Amino acid sequence: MKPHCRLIQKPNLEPTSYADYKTVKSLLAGNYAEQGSDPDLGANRLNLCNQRNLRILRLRNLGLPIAVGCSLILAAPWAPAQEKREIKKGLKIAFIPKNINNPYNVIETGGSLAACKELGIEGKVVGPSDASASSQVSYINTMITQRQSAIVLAANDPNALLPYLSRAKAQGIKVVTMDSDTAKEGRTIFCNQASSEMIGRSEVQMLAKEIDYKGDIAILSATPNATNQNTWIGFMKDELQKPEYKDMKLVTVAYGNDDDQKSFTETQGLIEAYPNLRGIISPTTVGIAAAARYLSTSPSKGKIALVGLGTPNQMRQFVKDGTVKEFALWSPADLGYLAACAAAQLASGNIQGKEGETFSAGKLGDRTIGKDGVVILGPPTVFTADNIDQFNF
Ligand code: RAM
Repeated sequence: MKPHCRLIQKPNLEPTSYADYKTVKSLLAGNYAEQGSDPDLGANRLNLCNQRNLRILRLRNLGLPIAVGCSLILAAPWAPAQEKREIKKGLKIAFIPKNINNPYNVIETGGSLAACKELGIEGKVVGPSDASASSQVSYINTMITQRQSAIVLAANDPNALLPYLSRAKAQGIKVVTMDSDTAKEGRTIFCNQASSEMIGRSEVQMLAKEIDYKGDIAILSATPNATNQNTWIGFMKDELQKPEYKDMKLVTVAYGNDDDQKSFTETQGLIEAYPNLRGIISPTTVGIAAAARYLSTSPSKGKIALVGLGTPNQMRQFVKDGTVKEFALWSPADLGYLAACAAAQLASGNIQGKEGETFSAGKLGDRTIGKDGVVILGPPTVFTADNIDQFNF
């Protein structure tokens, strides 16, 4: 039971340098392996830990009222912490990912629906097939008409959705973002997968190591307006300003729009347009998988390094055939689960989304809301040929 209790602590690891990143990476290799071997069992064990802690808490709480007298209990303006965690009956939560046909989003919203089931909430997933903000609008409007208790959104643009989200909020619908944020006035809580700065900087660090800090590099991103990718790219560009990267040159940022075929064609275009290209960073699971597929059968295999963010199941064959050495990702299912818990607690009136508030995120333990309403899931895992077979998502 102990190792699974330990997982509650894991998300506090927030490396900011590559050295820290390596330490965290090795720590995580162990923790995720435990979780990956049987996630359900892990969750149950965590719940058992939580239940035991709750029983201890209840016993402790019992001693206090006896000591201070029954009259004080009746007059007490406060309630024991666990009472504030109850989820309102009859909640309905809608999840709108960036697009519905991306395996990443399927895993993510699968985690959201699992949380809804645990909490007795009616959850549903709706969304467009292309990752554009304009395509998300009609889904937001329909969810308002359906009087959902909360909308959990992965935003395809930081600003374009604001008028629709403020309509939702004006009607008492709670808005939470996950994976890709809006401007902060658009939502109450943003569940971020990891520190954005760490994601951006570590991608550059990973690629630099593979190409010996020399040569032309390109980024193959998702859509041009994606809040998450653009934030990470901002940190990548900042990282590249450091003296150790003086011999590396970012030649362009291409956009595959989180569309498999477009990402494939963009990869081909990059290689043709930049004959001295030595590396590609693709901070999108769709992009990196398509780029790896292109490289795996091209003469550039082994000559152009590819790093980024990918799912182990989509990348396994390209790690095994030597196209890709290292890539990273968090657990998309845990991110979806966390966002569902945050939305449920907001819609139950247990939290308001203020900095410092703590809420129960079920099997992930208690989570505290940080600055600007941001809740962080935890650092990503780095996948290599040595550990990729321990993961199945
Ligand atoms: C794609 C999406 C998603 C991003 C991952 C890494 O699936 O763009 O938003 O978080 O990649």
